[in-house]
Amino acid sequence: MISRPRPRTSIAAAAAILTCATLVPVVGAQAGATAGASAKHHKPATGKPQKRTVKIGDNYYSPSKLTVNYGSTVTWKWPSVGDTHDVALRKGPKGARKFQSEAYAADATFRQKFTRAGVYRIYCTFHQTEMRMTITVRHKPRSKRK
Ligand SMILES: [Cu+2]
Repeated sequence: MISRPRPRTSIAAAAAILTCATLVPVVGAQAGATAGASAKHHKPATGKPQKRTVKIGDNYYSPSKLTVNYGSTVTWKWPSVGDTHDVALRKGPKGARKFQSEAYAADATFRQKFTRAGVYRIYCTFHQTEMRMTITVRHKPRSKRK
């Protein structure tokens, strides 16, 4: 029982070493090239924080769907005349702080910076069922992640 497996093991180990020795440099080179290319093509300009504006209407946000880079700032603008509305976070990604603007009827702005990646569901507390919007915040660029 003891003498039998030994030669097999050493042959298998030798075969494995040989296989590794011949394959690793080739695979390594290919993986490196592929990773470089995909980093360039699949994540274009995901870097810089953006500034976006959302118009408040009766009773809607425009646009109602936004996708922004990490660290972007969104500004909601109330028109000169209108019904009373606000901007409140109903559900955000883990760790995101809840926010809610004051209620305004006209001539106001509310600004919010997004420093957690994920989906933010936002609504007007006066028109909860119809006045909603979604903001998707992309992840931090890889070079800046810790
Ligand atoms: Cu409203």
